[in-house]
Amino acid sequence: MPEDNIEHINFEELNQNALSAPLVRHIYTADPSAHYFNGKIYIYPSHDVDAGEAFDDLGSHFAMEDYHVISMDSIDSEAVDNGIALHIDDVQWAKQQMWAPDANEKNGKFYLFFPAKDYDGIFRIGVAVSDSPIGPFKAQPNPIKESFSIDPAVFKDEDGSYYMYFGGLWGGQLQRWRSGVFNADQPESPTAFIPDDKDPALLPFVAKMSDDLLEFDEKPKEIQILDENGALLLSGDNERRFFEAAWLHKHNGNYYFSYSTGDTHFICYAIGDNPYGPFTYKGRILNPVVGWTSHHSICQIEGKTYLFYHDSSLSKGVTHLRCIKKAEINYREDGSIITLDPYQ
Ligand code: FUB
Repeated sequence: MPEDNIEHINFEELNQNALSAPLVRHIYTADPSAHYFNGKIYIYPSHDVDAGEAFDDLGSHFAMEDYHVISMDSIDSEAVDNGIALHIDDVQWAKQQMWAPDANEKNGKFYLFFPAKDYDGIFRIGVAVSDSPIGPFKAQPNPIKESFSIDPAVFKDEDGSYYMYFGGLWGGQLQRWRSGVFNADQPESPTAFIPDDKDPALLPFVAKMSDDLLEFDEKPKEIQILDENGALLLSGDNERRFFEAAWLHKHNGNYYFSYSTGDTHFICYAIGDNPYGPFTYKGRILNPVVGWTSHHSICQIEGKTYLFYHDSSLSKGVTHLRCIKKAEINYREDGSIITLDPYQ
């Protein structure tokens, strides 16, 4: 239900039929990365603001400046805003656009991973550290070496290894890195350097993290997403190919790589048998929400699995003013996920 349709939406009716309600209403929030640390739920969202930037296909209107951590004692309890956890003024290397973050915990320390544009206008991924899951976080002076693009998601595997998944098309700049260096040509074009429809789609990246979680431990590798015949998804396969919002979770020993298809607005998933893939496309987790973007995380809490996602219902359809939500997801016996409709 992307924004070309919003003038036809009756928001009262839509909210009544919505799968779930906004978790917080006093600020706009998006891109919720949820984790269960020490028996409590912590959500690391983007903090949407209206900075007066005009809408464009590069996402200039997503001009966020800080992060707030939202916590919940249990899945049905009140969501609490713990205030500013990190502000862009306190990140030496970052100039603008604090987009979708993630966090993780290691040895009692908490790490916030976040993308932002540096002073050359290039998206990089930074790390900030705290003794508390709600911050305040102290940013490293420089972004992660060899980091690029957006939407970091850091998965901890059962053997104690941590992996960062990342990448995003158009304003997320992934297509500008095809040769390994940033291509600054045609700066106003979101689609320059996207492969032709019949060629394989651009792929997201994964890198194992160093022991201190502050750097990559290896050069980032592409993640293959295959169709049912073992071929790479094609660039023109907009309803299935990767666009942004990577996430990785495990279910019954399998690795589920999930992501947004961007301009077709689905949250999809693909399954593999190790953290690097390849992953085989399996289906949709969430149908389109109100608003252009769709972004999610998946978190296991006391034996159940929850999808954290967002839509633009709270702002009555304003693309860059979103609200975070949650809903339970269920698997079939064969491991496939039952697709959720955000509005019944
Ligand atoms: O919130 C800014 C961007 O919008 C995120 O990085 C994308 O995933 C999309 O949700």
